Amino acid sequence: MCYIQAVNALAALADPTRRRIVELLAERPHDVAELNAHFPISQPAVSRHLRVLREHGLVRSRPEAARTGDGDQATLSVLAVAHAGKGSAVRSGMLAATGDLVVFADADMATPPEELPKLTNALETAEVALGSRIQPDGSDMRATQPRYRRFLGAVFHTLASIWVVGDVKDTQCGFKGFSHEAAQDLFSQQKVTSIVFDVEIIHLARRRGYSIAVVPIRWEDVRGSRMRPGAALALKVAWDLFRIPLLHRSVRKRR
Ligand SMILES: Nc1nc2c(ncn2[C@@H]2O[C@H](COP(=O)(O)OP(=O)(O)O)[C@@H](O)[C@H]2O)c(=O)[nH]1
Ligand SMILES: [Mg+2]
Repeated sequence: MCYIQAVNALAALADPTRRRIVELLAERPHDVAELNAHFPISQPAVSRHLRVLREHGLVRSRPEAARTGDGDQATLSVLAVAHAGKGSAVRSGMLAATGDLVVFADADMATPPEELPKLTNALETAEVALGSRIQPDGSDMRATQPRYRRFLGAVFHTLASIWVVGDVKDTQCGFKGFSHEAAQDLFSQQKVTSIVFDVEIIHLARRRGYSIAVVPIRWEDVRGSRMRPGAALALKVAWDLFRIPLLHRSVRKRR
């Protein structure tokens, strides 16, 4: 898939209904009526989503289904993994990816997919490219987040930078890219499955001596965050931050 196709395909998948349709079609082919039963929208609306997915090459109709009726199937891999946190889900995807370059992005498309070439360009010279919501002029795209989220982010960043990652200003941007080798090496050593996994990956990348590019990207807060700030999450985050350097005491630089 070339850049433009990949960018457009990601943009098409920003819609949660379309993502669900692709998931269903990855399980097995469905016709429109079967798909429609899963959604509270009209059948023509489902057909329109299907058309968009077909146009972007994410789904194809099966000509051989002509005899048994209509049927579409997904053309991209959808991994079903046990529900065990964002870190666990991203790890599964990164280790399964076969491309020369491997990128992950938040499903709410808080980073517009058009930003993808910035990461892939950076990966022509660096082995790891970290999307960053902080711009070269110092302005911070996270300003669109609610005030309490910015406060929690600042506390998190202070702890993470002192203890784990050093001078990386935005560890949590959900838009990062890796060479195939770096992705396999880093994600196979990842142990943290919570939202702190980004910090662990950066920690490992530095310890292993990968070249790291920080890539300023556009970003916009998308409401509907599933993060539930509270005592339980704070404890979990603090514990994960604390244990990252201990978990990887014996990690050595690559030769
Ligand atoms: N598979 C999976 N993805 C998750 C999980 N938690 C978060 N995500 C992903 O992480 C992204 C960021 O989460 P979000 O709730 O938007 O958090 P926020 O943007 O930091 O407030 C989402 O778009 C999801 O793609 C999880 O438990 N499992
Ligand atoms: Mg989000």
